[in-house]
Amino acid sequence: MKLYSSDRSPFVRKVLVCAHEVGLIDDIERVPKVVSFLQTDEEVGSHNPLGQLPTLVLDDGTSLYDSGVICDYLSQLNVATLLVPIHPDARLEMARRQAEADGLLANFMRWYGERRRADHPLSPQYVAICRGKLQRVADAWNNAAPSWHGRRLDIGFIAIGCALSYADFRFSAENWRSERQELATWYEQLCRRPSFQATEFRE
Ligand SMILES: N[C@@H](CCC(=O)N[C@@H](CS)C(=O)NCC(=O)O)C(=O)O
Repeated sequence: MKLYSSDRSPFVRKVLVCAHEVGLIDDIERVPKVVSFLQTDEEVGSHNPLGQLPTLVLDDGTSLYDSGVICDYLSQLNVATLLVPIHPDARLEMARRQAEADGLLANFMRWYGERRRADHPLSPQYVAICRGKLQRVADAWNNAAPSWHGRRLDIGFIAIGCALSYADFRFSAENWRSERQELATWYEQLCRRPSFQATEFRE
């Protein structure tokens, strides 16, 4: 299978961490691409009408997106690793964590895009809205983190790890760890996993 990817994309990182965890990383050929909301790529667009990374193309030509769908697919290929809980309540709780992480990442994408726009200055109101979302999500995770220790890894936790690592990568000045010791400790342990160590962001 072929993965349209970028070493700077947190959504791609989610997929790569899952691929490592289920033991399928060597089955994935990575095709590096540079895309942004303002810069499309025809080849990616021919497999995914949204033109986004990650897009996975299977050997029979089927394409899969977005990151959550691809992670779900990878976890189905090796059910022994159980990256998606079986119990319906646990599954819903995982899906909610993933939704929070993906939503925070979408917020980061907008924020980063605005920050890089040369044609007009970043409005303080825009920054305040983006920052408010980061703070509320990080607070919620910090409150939940004590109950996360020792839990089996799932796609929701992987998504949260990728969102926090992207905060460090692009928004380190926001200092999300400040007064969020529980979350910081949980994250530090997550980052020790070989799957996270092998998928660090690169410029
Ligand atoms: N919901 C998507 C979001 C993917 C996404 O926003 N990817 C970025 C790269 S990090 C992208 O392709 N941006 C270009 C665009 O949105 O047109 C997912 O989970 O895969």
